[in-house]
Amino acid sequence: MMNRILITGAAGTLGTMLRDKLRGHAKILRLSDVAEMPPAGAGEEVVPCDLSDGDAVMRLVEGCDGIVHLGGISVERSFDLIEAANLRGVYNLYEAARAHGMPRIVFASSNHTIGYHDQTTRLDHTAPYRPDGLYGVSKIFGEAVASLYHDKFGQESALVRIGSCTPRPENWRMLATWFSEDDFVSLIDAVFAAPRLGCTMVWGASANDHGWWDNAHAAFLGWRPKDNAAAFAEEIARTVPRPDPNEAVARYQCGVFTDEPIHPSRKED
Ligand code: NAI
Ligand code: 15L
Repeated sequence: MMNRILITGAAGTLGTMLRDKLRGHAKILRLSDVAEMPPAGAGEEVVPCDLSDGDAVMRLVEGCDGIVHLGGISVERSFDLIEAANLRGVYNLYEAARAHGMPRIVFASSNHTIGYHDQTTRLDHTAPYRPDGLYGVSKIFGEAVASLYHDKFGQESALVRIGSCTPRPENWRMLATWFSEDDFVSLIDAVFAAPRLGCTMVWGASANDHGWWDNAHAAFLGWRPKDNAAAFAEEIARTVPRPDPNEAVARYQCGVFTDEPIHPSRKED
């Protein structure tokens, strides 16, 4: 069993879910966020940290043999906010990992790296980036840092372009983008157990009949998602009005993110 897994962004939606579901997957879960977190339970350490503080991140990573990096701005916001958490924060994390034995990193990237692709397009790992906002651009920066540290130093990472990780699919778009919580957990386990990881992009989606993304290149990890949003298709058809095909939500892979403005300053967040 792994000794200590660090989860950044542990106070957030996915961090809270993984705090629960990864219990027992390592002797210790080190939980970190800039926001308040419930106190440590058995097998947990709670370590508050602002990812934009390089010295603090250096201390945070010491002694960890795996990292699930969720911390950061998770939607479209001003460049000021994104810069601190998603650019400097990722750089700080990779520098700290380099200094502390290069624990494997599961980097929570996003479908918003490719969000402007049309929903009629099927993508594999060679698809060009088409970010739909500064948030998407920041995730591309994170993927690029991971690639650099792999080529230069041998740091291994899984770049998980998460679609929509929710307890159940909630709308028509999620019939393609849904990533079940259990499939995310099994992916993290596979990433930490694989004999070789390299720097591998993985589409973070369940085995959805209506999915857009092909993970064939990552089959060597041995991860097989088990859930399928199609099981909820009837319920969605019954309860959620079908969007007009010309609306962003039905046209682009990122859905409504294309409607977001460029947020000009911190004050407007
Ligand atoms: P969230 O917004 O609920 O959680 C992010 C956490 O990061 C928050 O608790 C926040 O306090 C923390 N954070 C922000 N700035 C920080 C800083 N400077 N230092 C330390 N912590 C900081 O987001 P969620 O939904 O839990 O997503 C987790 C990760 O997965 C994010 O990186 C997000 O971009 C990514 N992701 C999530 C998807 C989803 O379906 N939930 C889809 C695609 C990507
Ligand atoms: C993301 O990257 C966001 O963090 C999450 O809140 C959802 O909006 C998700 O993408 C999505 O596209 O459904």
